[in-house]
Formats: sequence, C-alpha cells, structure tokens
Amino acid sequence: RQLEVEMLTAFVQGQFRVYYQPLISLGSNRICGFEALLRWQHPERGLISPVDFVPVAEDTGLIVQLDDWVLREACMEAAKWGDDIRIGVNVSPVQFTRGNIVNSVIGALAVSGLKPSRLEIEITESVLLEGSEQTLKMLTQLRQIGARIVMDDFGTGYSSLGYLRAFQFDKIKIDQSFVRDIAGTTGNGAIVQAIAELGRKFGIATTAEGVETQEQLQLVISEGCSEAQGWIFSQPIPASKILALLTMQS
Ligand code: G
Ligand code: G
Ligand code: MN
Ligand code: NA
Repeated sequence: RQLEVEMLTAFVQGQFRVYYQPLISLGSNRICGFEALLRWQHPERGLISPVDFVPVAEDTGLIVQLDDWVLREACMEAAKWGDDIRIGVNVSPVQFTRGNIVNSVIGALAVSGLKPSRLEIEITESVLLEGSEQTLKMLTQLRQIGARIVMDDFGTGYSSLGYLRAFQFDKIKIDQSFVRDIAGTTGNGAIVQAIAELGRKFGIATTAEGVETQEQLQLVISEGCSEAQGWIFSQPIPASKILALLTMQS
C-alpha cells in the first residue's frame, strides 16, 4: 500500500531510469544489442531493482505505464545507435491482459523512428501460460509490425518446449540459472547445449544470460549459443555511457 503510493509519486516525479546492458554476438565478438532494464532512483534508498517493485506494479496495474515509458525511452535511445544494433525491452504479462502492447509498440516506433526489426520484445513463458487466443493474436500482430519476439528466462517455466511450438519466436534467452553452473556436474552444460541445438533446428537465435566468467563464456561459445550477455562484458549502464562503448568497437 505504502509502496504503491510511493511508486505513483516516483513515476510522476521522474525517479525511474532505464539502464542498458550490452549483448555480444559470439560470431563477431561485437555488441549487437542492448537490453533495457528498469531502475528506480529512490531519493533516500538509492537504486532499487525491479524485483523489488515490479510485482507490486503488476498488482496495481502501474506496470502498464512503466513498461510503456521504458519502451519509448529505449526506442528513442536506440534510434541514436548504429543500424545493426538492437534494443530488447521486457514486457510484463499484464501488458497482454490490461494493457495494449500493440498500440504501445506502434506509438514507440512512430515517435522514435526506430526500424521495427531493431526492436526485440522480451516476454516470459508466463505470458503464454496465462495466454489466450488474444495473447497469440497480439504476438502475431507485433511480428507483423516487424518487431522481434524473444522468449526470456527460457527453461524456467512449466512447459517451455510446448511454447516453441505455439509461437514462432525470433530468439530464446537461456536463463542465467543454467549458465551459472554450466561448468559444474549438475547437467547445466548439457541443458545449454540442448537449447542451443534446439535453436539451430528451429532457426531461432539463442542468448546465454548471466555470463560472468571466462570459463562460462568459453563454454557457451562451444555449446553453440549465438549471443551472450553478462557482467563479463558489462553491467547494465546508464544511457550516457553507451556511445563511448559503441565508439570503442567501431
Ligand atoms: O535488471 P534486473 O536483473 O534487476 O531485473 C530484474 C527483473 O526485472 C528481470 O526479471 C527483468 O526482466 C525485470 N525487468 C527489468 N526491467 C523491466 C521492465 O522495464 N519491465 C518489466 N516488466 N520487467 C523488467
Ligand atoms: O529476467 P531478465 O533476463 O530480463 O533479467 C536480466 C537480469 O539479469 C537483470 O536483472 C540483470 O541486471 C541481471 N544480470 C545481467 N547480467 C548478469 C550477470 O552476469 N550476473 C548476474 N548475477 N545477473 C546479471
Ligand atoms: Mn529480459
Ligand atoms: Na532472462
């Protein structure tokens, strides 16, 4: 209740920020995109992670406004980058029930002038879990507009493989829980390899998330992932630091 009111005030007062984390193409070893990650710059408590406020925002419905705002910010930012660099935006399942994600995407692309194929909409399996015909229709419309649809946190849901059949995704992001212990004896290496292989068979790109060490990086490369993201390359950074990163590789 308290947090709910605080969040509304914070949104109106402009306390939310978009951070960006690079994605690296493992073929070229170059930055091929960024993921937009929401942060709350709280005047007393500092930078607050979305895990601490997104669930409340989803309950109250404020997430629709927050996600729409991130989408616009991120598209306008990405419009300043090179033509081969994509932007990934996380979209809450609530957008498919209480929001109008299709209109939001059309609006963000229109104001930013961003080429639709540079926008990657990241959804989690729960979107399809709660999903209806309506959800599939919206995803199809987003694709018709030209945006790419990405399955986030792949492998953590109830019926991951079934979802690959239900909808033609453009990319799968392999959940960081599989990457974290990829070198261990828990079978995570085999899981990452199987997902990468599945991606190749279906013609879907794969991103390994949460790559922190050189050992993990070498393994996700040898397992055949197409992209990687994680602290080994960069933490999420404010927009002001992006151009320097991109200039370094050009
Ligand atoms: O950046 P971080 O690891 O703290 O993000 C934690 C979680 O919050 C992740 O699951 C991420 O997908 C989610 N998240 C980050 N930014 C956004 C956003 O703009 N909208 C929504 N709905 N979720 C986000
Ligand atoms: O759920 P989603 O994949 O959208 O969220 C990505 C989350 O992972 C963000 O909160 C981001 O800050 C976090 N993250 C990104 N790279 C790393 C990493 O290398 N290690 C860890 N532990 N977290 C990471
Ligand atoms: Mn994500
Ligand atoms: Na993820």
